[in-house]
Amino acid sequence: MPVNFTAEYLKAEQKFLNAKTTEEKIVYLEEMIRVCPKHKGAENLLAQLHAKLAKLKREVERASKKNGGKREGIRKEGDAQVCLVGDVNVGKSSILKKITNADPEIDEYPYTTVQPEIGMMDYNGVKIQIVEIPSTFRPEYMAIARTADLVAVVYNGSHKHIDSVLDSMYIRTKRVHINVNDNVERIKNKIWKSLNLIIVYTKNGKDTSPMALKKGSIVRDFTLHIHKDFVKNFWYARLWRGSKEKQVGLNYILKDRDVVEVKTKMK
Ligand SMILES: Nc1nc2c(ncn2[C@@H]2O[C@H](COP(=O)(O)OP(=O)(O)OP(=O)(O)O)[C@@H](O)[C@H]2O)c(=O)[nH]1
Ligand SMILES: [Mg+2]
Repeated sequence: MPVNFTAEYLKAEQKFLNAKTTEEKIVYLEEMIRVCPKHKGAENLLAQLHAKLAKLKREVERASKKNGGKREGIRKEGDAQVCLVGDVNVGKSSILKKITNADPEIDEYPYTTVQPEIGMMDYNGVKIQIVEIPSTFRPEYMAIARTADLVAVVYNGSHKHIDSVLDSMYIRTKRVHINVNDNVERIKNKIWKSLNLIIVYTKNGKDTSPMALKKGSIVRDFTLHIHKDFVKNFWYARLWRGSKEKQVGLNYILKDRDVVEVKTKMK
């Protein structure tokens, strides 16, 4: 069966063919895959595109390992990883210190931060990892921004310049803009909102503890987080939402602030 290419596809392919860097190629190849016809006749082509994409990604990974020496990114900890970026001296470390347990060096001189600084932010009991990267925008630091769950752009006045830096380096991670003069409460709320997470409380007798889940998660996701065997032995869950209490199954969609107690079958 012939594949009828759309103008969109051909445009993406042209950009791919003109791309100079591997990272740029990845961007347009992903675009080609997105707009490629999905019918049976295009299956082979689609498989080839996916294989090519995987190869390019391996190339980038190899290159960044070589350039970055011992540093291969920052191990994710907590429920999400946020990369703090901004123009030099804008106040990134000051914000990191205010919203996390980190104690980074803060100085009036430019390029005070010379390697990634890591801190943990507490949001109603949920832990969010915040990583400030140096404003040298070296590829190994930008790789952290690329793989983080969120990029928090710190700005003072306008964020046009830093946005264009991120665009030029093909950082397509979701962005939130943080004014350096925002207060701690506002900054934390903005970050949390942009992460698209909900907090669900696990109930264990009288104790409850917070768990972060993606918006739209179901009881199955929640149960998997507790223990994978719990899904196999799942009987039902008791759910408290506001003043209501009910019994629900694995496919029930959870909402922020739900309290859930999983009941398993006796063995
Ligand atoms: N007026 C004012 N000064 C600030 C603010 N935040 C930080 N500063 C000052 O700006 C300077 C740089 O602050 P840092 O927090 O080190 O900035 P940075 O972006 O981490 O800097 P580099 O790591 O060098 O890129 C310091 O002298 C801070 O005291 C702010 O909100 N208002
Ligand atoms: Mg700094």
